Amino acid sequence: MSQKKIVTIERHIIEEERSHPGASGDFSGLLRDLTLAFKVIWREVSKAGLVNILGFAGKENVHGEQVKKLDEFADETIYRAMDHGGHLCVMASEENENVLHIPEHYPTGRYVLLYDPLDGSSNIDANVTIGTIFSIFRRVTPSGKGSMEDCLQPGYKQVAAGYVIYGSSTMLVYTTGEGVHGFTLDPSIGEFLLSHENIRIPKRGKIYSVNEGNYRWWFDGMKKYVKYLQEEDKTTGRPYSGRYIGSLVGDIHRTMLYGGIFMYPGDTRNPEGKLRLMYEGNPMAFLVEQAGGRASNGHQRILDVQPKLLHQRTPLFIGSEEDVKIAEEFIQKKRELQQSAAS
Ligand code: AHM
Ligand code: MG
Repeated sequence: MSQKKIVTIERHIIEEERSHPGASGDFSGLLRDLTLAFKVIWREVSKAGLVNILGFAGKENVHGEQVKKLDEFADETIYRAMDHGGHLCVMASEENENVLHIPEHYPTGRYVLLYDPLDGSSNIDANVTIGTIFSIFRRVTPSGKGSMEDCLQPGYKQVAAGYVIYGSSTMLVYTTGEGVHGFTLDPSIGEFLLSHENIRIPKRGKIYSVNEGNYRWWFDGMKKYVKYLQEEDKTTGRPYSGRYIGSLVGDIHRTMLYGGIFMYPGDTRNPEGKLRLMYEGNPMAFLVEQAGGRASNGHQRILDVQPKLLHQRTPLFIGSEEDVKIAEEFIQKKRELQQSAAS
């Protein structure tokens, strides 16, 4: 019998928790509730094109009522799956300006959840990969209702992070600080099964991923770095190939598996870039570092950034360790193009 073990995500989480003496099971309960929310979101995402014909599950629209947008649906689904379990003291979502409190009549718990319910949702109509991203912290306030203070923690304090990618198959990729593991949803049984154990990012890749339409607004270091990637140099495998989905989860997932670099830099129009530190930068940085990669804002490790605002943006350079290091050197102007290549 040489076949692999069949392990559901729930079993995996319980086993991980068992390896920590004194663990209460609280955390595995939290992840179990989250997984349920992801399955509900997947069910709707997988028939996105049918919404105008059939309506959402449980929501009539045959009589012409307004159909809820998928990102709003995903946002509410996560909140409703997580508000009553007693694991969380507060939540925050990319879709909501303020923190989301636990209703008074439910107990509060030790953890804090931040999430981007449906990232890359502008891709939905074209049937392109989208995803859900989450980040979990321990609370810092002592008890009762959680607050903004619980949410505004630097990324290195995350206890777990992950994403769900709704792609050609649906996968949940997560870390609790002990490596990165991927689970593929078997729709016929409704379970996420361990398919990618201990994902490791290659030290160096051959792919760069960035929205090059923004070239004219890029700072000089960024322009030079991309030119460098396009130069020919057999020893470093250049020129790199360009790949850009425009859906962070898809672009990061590919980077995790194949290596290379994903970038959303700051530029003259938006010096802080586009992506959000709390919902996109931090969870992706935790995952990528756990897989042996690197994540930076060009000047500082993403996970060390002390957030000031819930919806703060950050430039992002993330992926294979060596690629991100070279990108940082260009951004910090410690490295220039070779004379011959610059011309
Ligand atoms: P969203 O949160 O509004 O969906 O925006 C985030 C998305 C990311 O998934 C993706 O990496 C980026 O925006 C793409 O932006 P652009 O279209 O500017 O290249
Ligand atoms: Mg987003």
